[in-house]
Amino acid sequence: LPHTANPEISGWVERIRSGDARALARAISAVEDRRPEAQALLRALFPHTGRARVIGMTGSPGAGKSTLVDQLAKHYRKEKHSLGIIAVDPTSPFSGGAILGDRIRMLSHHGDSGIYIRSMATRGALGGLAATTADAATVLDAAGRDLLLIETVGVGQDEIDIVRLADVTVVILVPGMGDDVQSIKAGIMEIADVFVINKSDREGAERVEREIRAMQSLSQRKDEWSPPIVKTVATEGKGTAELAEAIAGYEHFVEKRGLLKRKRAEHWRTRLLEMLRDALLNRVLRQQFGERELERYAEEIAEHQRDPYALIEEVLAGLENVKSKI
Ligand SMILES: Nc1nc2c(ncn2[C@@H]2O[C@H](COP(=O)(O)OP(=O)(O)OP(=O)(O)O)[C@@H](O)[C@H]2O)c(=O)[nH]1
Ligand SMILES: [Mg+2]
Repeated sequence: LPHTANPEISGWVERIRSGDARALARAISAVEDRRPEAQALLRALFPHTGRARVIGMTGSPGAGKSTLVDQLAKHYRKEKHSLGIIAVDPTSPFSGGAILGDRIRMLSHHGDSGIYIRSMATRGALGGLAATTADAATVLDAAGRDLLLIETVGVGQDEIDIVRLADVTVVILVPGMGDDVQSIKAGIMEIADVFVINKSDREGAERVEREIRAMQSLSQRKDEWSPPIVKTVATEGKGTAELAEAIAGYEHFVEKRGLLKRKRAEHWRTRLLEMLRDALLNRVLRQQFGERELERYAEEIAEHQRDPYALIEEVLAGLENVKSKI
């Protein structure tokens, strides 16, 4: 039977598309927990996706990302957009619970069904936070949310991967706090389509701006886009309209230059590799060994009782056997 013939899945898809918030929440949970039904659901949702604009917002802890997302959300709601907001917490679900509570408290739109807010803190047993976030965005896209805002702390590769999946990436810097441009991870600086200097009510905003400009003068982007710098005071809503304008400016540039197709293809190249890695890893972990064996193998290899290269060959051979049986 084709997946669409599964009445449970198609009913679920219908409810998600009609705006049922509970069906939506259940779908994102299924995706987040990597439950078996998530795969069929995502397949059934995919034909309904591709319309949402995805805006990634990243920056150091406490830079004001949530406050800014909150202001942007207000701005876009006035323009009658329907929003999905995903706040990604890279800390472990065990240590980060309280912090996550703080992170989303900033978002003050309870009761507005035009804004769906979700925080995601759990990663799969072995990484995959970027894939999970992208799948959650797929669900929201299919649900008809035309603007997705993704907030993530710009600390690690996982988080860089998350914003890389966005159509537009906003990098938020702040004056002071030793948060100089030089100390920001190079990877984060390179992915900025728009720079925000938030907390511009504080001293040092000009200096941060000069530093960004100096860095920009050293290298040109392949697409020749020169990322604008927007100063904001998120707590007062200052600069929000300018930020929305800068975001739209980049989207316009991408469209005018005909870069959208390439950008989307690059996105899917990254995402396919991620999906493939996930699927293969899951299959190996399910069919050949679990986490306990992984620990044991690691110990044996560390003590030179086992050859890691031979082990991988065995694993691959096992996979080929599975394939030939199908
Ligand atoms: N002075 C000043 N304070 C701000 C500004 N924007 C945010 N803040 C404050 O900075 C603190 C952190 O703001 P958040 O929006 O939670 O920052 P965040 O980047 O989302 O924080 P994490 O998600 O924990 O990394 C809060 O106390 C805000 O009120 C601003 O423009 N000026
Ligand atoms: Mg936050």
